[in-house]
Amino acid sequence: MSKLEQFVRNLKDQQLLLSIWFENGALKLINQLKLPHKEEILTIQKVEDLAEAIRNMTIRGSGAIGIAGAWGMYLAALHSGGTREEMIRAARLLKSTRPTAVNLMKTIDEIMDCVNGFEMTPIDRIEAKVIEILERQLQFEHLLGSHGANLINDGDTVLTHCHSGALAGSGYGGRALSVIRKAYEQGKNIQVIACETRPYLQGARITAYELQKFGIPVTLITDNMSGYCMSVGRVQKVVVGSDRVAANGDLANKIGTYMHALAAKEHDIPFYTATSSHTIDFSIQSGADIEVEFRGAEEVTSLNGQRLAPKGVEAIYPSFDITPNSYLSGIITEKGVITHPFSQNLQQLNSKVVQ
Ligand code: RI2
Repeated sequence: MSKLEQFVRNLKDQQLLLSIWFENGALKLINQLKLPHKEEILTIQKVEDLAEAIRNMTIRGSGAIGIAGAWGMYLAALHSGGTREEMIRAARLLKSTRPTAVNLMKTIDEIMDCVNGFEMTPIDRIEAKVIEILERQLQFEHLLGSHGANLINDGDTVLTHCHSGALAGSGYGGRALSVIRKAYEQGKNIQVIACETRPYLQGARITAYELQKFGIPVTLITDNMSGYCMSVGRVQKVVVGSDRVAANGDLANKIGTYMHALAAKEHDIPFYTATSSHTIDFSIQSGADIEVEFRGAEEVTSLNGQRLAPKGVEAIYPSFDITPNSYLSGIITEKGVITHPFSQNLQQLNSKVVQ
């Protein structure tokens, strides 16, 4: 058994909810499009098929697609003997799948940094890098979860949007759900309101599924109910993930996040993003520089393949929106919780070493 397969076996022993792993010479993926009704495991042999799985949301969530990027590069090296040409081709292909989540770009760049200078990179060099990335992500989930849990009080109801959980990350609780899971494990009596997240319904299908598995009480609402729930005192905190955070703290997250942030501000409810330092993109100054992915309009005109709107009606589907930093109470990271002024404090975080 290779070092990598041994590593994956150890991960599985930790009772994690993995979205992607390596077994018997191939990648295994939970098909997130089929959850919660079917726990289907797909086998992927080729980097092209992995790229398609990222593009079509079979695997999704910014942390998870970052991990998938690293695995994809490993797969490319395994089949090509690590030739430079193939590594460059795989990196381009994988990066072209989804434009907003920065973790995908960063993990691929990390692998490219470790192959630079080699015409044929030894596979164990890439294997060691993949292990380093996976270990780091998992450690971050525990750390950011603990920092974030300190913000949650006994008796709180936490509203979350989309799915920022184990299957969107490295298996413990991703970002937002790591905060919730740690608070729950600390013995706090908490509840979660999960927004369904039209049109892909990640909240209804996956957040609700995971919270049920963890035994954490969850109530599902449609996205347009958050203002009501806040106005009647049913929400004490909002915690969401993020696909990219700009140097000034503006964040891109699932479409609808901005709307919840506006309502939270109106009702004086603390609004946090749970993320990691790897999701902060210091190369962009503000949210205006973040590319927002647009997906097929048929996801809006239809539901589960069934047409809702009259034929010929135009629709748009921006997959993310930008929440300006002024709506944020804090950015929860593995190094601690960052508060205003974000530009300054995020720069300081950049040089801080994880404790
Ligand atoms: P973490 C998702 O996007 C949502 O934006 C969600 O909040 C985020 O990724 C979860 O990822 P999609 O991939 O912030 O479902 O937890 O389009 O890494």
